[in-house]
Amino acid sequence: MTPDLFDQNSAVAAVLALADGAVVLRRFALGRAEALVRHIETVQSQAAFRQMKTPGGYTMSAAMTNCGRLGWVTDRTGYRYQSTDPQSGEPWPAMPALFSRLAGDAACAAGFDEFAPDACLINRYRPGARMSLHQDKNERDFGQPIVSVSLGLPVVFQFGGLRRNDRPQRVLLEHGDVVVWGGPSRLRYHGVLALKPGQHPLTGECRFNLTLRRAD
Ligand code: MD6
Ligand code: FE
Repeated sequence: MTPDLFDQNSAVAAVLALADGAVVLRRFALGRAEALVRHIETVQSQAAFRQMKTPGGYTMSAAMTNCGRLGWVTDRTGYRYQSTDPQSGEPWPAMPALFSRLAGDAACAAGFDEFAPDACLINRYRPGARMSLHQDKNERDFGQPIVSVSLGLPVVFQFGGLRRNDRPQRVLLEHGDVVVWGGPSRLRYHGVLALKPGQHPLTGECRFNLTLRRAD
């Protein structure tokens, strides 16, 4: 499929191919960024950001919440998706239509048709917070891509190979950038380096990342 690079909401300033099945759509979400941040604030008023514990007993440095039918969680018993917020016992807030539309548009621009996410993990990074190299593999169907939206302060993204020891590429992800990956890249290792202090007009001292997935 030919990527549709200029739909009404999202002119792509540039497309960076990271690997087969993985692209950065620079600034793809810029026109929708203010609305995205407003929705993040609504979600966090219903399901607060919290620093989760890994099965190994570490506290994650990024704070997380979710929206959508399923949410990704971790605690001492493992990583999983579940339909309720373990902190409140309530269902996660609904996924805003804007999130699913943006994810579908970005996936389509990257050549993946008909992506319909059922889970959106929202990460909040403050200075010093990072995400070590990992694979996203708690989803049922690795045939579905992942769409990742960066908002606020920039961060260095590490994009590795299929083995933990493959040396990662480094790419700066800035406000409005969208990464889409799937196909042969779906299980590549990736992470982000520690956030550097700064001020962003829309998000203040932090970076948000939305990771939209088809979990079930
Ligand atoms: C982040 N992102 O950008 C961390 N995972 O804050 C991820 O872990 C990630 O960006 C799967 C797909 C895209 C991602
Ligand atoms: Fe990930």
